Amino acid sequence: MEKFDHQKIEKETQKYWEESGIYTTDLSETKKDPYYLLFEFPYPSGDLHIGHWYAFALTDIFARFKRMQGKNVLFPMGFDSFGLPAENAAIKHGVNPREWTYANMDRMRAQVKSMGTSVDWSKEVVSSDPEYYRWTQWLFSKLYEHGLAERRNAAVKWCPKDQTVLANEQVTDGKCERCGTEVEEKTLTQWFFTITKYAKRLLEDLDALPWKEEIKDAQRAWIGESKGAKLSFPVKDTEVAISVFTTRPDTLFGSTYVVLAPEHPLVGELLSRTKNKEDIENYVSQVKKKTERERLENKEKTGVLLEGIDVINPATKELIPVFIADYVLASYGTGAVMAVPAHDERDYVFAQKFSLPVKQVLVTEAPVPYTGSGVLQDSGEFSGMSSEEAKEAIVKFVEGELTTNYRIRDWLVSRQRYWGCPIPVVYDPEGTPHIVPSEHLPWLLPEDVDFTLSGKSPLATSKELKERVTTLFGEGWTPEYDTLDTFVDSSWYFLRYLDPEDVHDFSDQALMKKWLPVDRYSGGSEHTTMHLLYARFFHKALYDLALVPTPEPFNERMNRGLIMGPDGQKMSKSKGNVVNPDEFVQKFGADAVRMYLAFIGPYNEPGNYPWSLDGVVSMRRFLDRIVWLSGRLVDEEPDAALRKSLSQASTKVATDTERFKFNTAISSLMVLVRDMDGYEKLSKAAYKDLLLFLAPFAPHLAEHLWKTVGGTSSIHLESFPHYPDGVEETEMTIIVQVNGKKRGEITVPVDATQDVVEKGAETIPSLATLLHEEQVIRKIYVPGRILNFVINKN
Ligand code: ANZ
Repeated sequence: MEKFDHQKIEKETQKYWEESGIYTTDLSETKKDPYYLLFEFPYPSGDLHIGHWYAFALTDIFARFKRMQGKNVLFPMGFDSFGLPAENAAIKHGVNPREWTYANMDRMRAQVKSMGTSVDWSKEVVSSDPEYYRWTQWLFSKLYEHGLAERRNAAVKWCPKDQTVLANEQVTDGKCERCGTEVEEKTLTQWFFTITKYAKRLLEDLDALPWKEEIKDAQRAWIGESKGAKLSFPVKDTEVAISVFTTRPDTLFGSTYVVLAPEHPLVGELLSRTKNKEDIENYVSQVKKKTERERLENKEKTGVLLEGIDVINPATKELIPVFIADYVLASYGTGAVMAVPAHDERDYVFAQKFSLPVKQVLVTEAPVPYTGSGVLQDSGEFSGMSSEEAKEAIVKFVEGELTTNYRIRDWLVSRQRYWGCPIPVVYDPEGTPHIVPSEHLPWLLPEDVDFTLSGKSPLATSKELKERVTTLFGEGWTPEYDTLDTFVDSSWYFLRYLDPEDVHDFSDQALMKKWLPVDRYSGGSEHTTMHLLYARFFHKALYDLALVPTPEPFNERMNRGLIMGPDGQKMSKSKGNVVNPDEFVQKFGADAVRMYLAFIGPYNEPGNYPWSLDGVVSMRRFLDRIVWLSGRLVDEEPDAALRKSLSQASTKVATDTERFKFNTAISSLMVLVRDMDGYEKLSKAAYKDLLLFLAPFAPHLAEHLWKTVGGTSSIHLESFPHYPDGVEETEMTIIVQVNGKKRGEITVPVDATQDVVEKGAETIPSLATLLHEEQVIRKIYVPGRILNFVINKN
């Protein structure tokens, strides 16, 4: 009787996989269809936690499944190995960030192998390797040459005590999160990628992507398209005018004051004409301590009147006052708004506080502020017009300009950090930037740096870097001291997987043609906006430079959920609810852990799933049951009933696995095993099919048992069992929809024609009435699956 010694089996099978090289993908092979399955390369934080298992081992199920379906699967892995934690470890414990990072990667590689993943390690990419970042630098230079990388001033939050730049997340209530010191704002010259130039295309090209609407909507919201107009409010007795961006030019006659962002350049210009200079300056310096998020969230509206300044409402010609207030952001639109308190919530609250007039210009019974559209009143010749008509007419009347604004900002890629890709730029004695010529790439990260926060970027403390620049470029030349945001590293790593050792190019053109776009990209929902949007932008930029063959990098994108602690809370060291997978792998085996994670919930939908020990135990029992069945095998073909179970399992496992519904795929395996339990003598052929179904989920055990039933090579090179004609199914179930919504199901003979299916559908009671009253425009029949009635919705 076969015993399930998981430790022994895992050791043997993993060794066999490694030695046989069965997971190495021949990228040039032409007989099979290529399938590029990507998962987000991890940051090498050290130990693998259960979340990593969820990310890698479950995607691995799909990689194995696709191989069994006859695809030539590329399933690579690498490390996103630049980043702050390594530098923090250096500051805190005095360890070398490189050594710390590379030791972590060694540990993680071993752990990833322990999961039984079928990763092709020959394609590995490590973003902190000079051979990799040399090409990050080269791509940066391409973007620079084409005006997509620019240098400008930008405000950063600065902690005067820690002498460091803070990320927005590190500022709370205007104070440094680490030491509580009041944060200051500092202006630094920094590098940007002009992603805003691509805003429109990033938005429009989303439509054709086969992503879930919720993922697309998150990107749409992030890009934030807003159609409106720029209108000009002349400042009385001056030559200047305040330009505002508004989405509601139809309400212009109701604008009773104007608000500037405190950082607006006109504030400085107008300051000498004001009567309350000191108040204004005080307010401006207060605001600098707040982060943008705090400003947007601010509960209480604050602001200061610019005493002595009036502007002219271009429609009414009336003089109205000007305020500065922090609810207006400098970086959006024109940094100035025309306030219409009767029809805008924030303006209304502000007007109440400062006792400003509220002038209603839309006909409505609703209480103030009424923010909808309607028919204009009190708006001169435009009274009586609808909002929609009036918008354009009023813009024309005051000689404004229709514009589209995007909320997305240019991508600030400079980091005042050490452990990142050095920006390949040097400055001549006049301070003009020059790209480091490609013969000097990789532009190496210096080793002789001081991490103790000295107020400047650590690279500025390197003697070697300074000397390097002097030697190569001349006296008076200086290096760029900032490094690149790690999101730049992760914007192209999937291109490098295709040709990780190429020293002449960042990737291979022919292979990119064959393998791009990535077929399916599996990742965390937290990367829906930043990483996914940055990578799309980067790829489009490279596409425009004819460096990549496709306008989009990824075809399908699937977001997964989160594994929570056993208490249902997010896992964290401080809560003491972190699950260490190694312990469970030791005890129950990697396959049981994989299967449990796969069973915990639908992988194709982000959700929060609490880890449960009982769940792992019962998965182990299920696997034990399969081992136990191997003691009953006979050399016989399955009977009709068993053939039917096998056929059903085959269909269900295949369709569910295809859609990342691993949980229900496993349920159907359970049904099959239960059916097999009923046989005292079990057909070996049937059992072999069970093992083939199981192989993607429990790769070690399936491999092992395969050998015991006479398999000569790896089970993972076999095909997924198909039952083309199946066991004669006599009936089929058709889903009936109206306008795409499920309204019922009918069962019809398998050979039923569309006519017969339609007749059947009309017998569904709720449908019968609907179909009579409504006018059916079209009927769409997906044979054997769905009948959809498209009806007129009046
Ligand atoms: C007058 C007005 C009247 C507005 C009204 C709204 C309703 P979205 O849709 O997000 O683009 N706005 C413009 N620039 C701003 C800035 N820099 N900071 C804060 N608010 C700003 O929003 C555009 C609207 O937000 C603009 O339309 C402007 O207020 C405000 F009944 O102009 B509106």
